[in-house]
Amino acid sequence: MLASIVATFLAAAAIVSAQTSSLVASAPVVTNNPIGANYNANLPVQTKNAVRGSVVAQSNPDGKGVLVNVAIAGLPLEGGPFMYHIHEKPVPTDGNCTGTGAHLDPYKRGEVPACDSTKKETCQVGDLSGKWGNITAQSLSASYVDEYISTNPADPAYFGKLSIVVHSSNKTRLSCGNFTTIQAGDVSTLKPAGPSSGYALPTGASPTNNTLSLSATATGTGGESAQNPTATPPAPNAPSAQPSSGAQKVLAGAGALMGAAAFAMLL
Ligand SMILES: [Cu+2]
Repeated sequence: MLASIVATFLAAAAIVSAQTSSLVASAPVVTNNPIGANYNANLPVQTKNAVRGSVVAQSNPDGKGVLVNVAIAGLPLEGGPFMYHIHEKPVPTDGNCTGTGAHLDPYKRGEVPACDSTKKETCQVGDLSGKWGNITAQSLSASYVDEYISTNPADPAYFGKLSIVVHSSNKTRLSCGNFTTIQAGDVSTLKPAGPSSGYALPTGASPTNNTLSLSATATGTGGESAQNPTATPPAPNAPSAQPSSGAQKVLAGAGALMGAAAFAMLL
């Protein structure tokens, strides 16, 4: 028993020493994304170049991972392959992409070594093109489920208040845009967290937990308040009643259609 523990420890130590010291943790698969949560980041029309597009990202229907629809066009003939990432800060009001800081990297993995797309959990969470491929043409239309980003505002991998940045291969920032909420999602679908998750969930035992403020913030309706610590669905006469799951499915479908329509318009 002791020997096997020692062997395991030595093996782990060997792995750590073989990697760069900055690689401290792999990203966990996110399994409790609020059902129906849906975000969109538009790349604005600019005078400095023709890059435009959108990234629509919504909770995967089973809550595991996020369905991402990328539509980017107008990339220059030179300067590729192009990269795009979720950055750690929103675009400031002056529109300067430099203000978005570095990549979303909640587990402090750092940029080196480069992301290995066959081991996506070891990549920076925000390194979408590292995980899913650089852009090697003047446009990209892509859809995938990224299991390491989150639509849950309490998760360290939450991207809903952050930005998308498109780069040329020399890292010049060609365009950037902020994620905004299309649909808030149903936080009552969040599963109880394990003891190490680090955030409160709607158990009803803790009126001070942040789940309801999360709901109110995400929906922007403000109709529900902290008087309702159990996060039960609102009464039928509540003005801000959340849509039924059927309505959410329609909205999720609408999000995908919007992405497709946006891309069709780009071409
Ligand atoms: Cu970037």
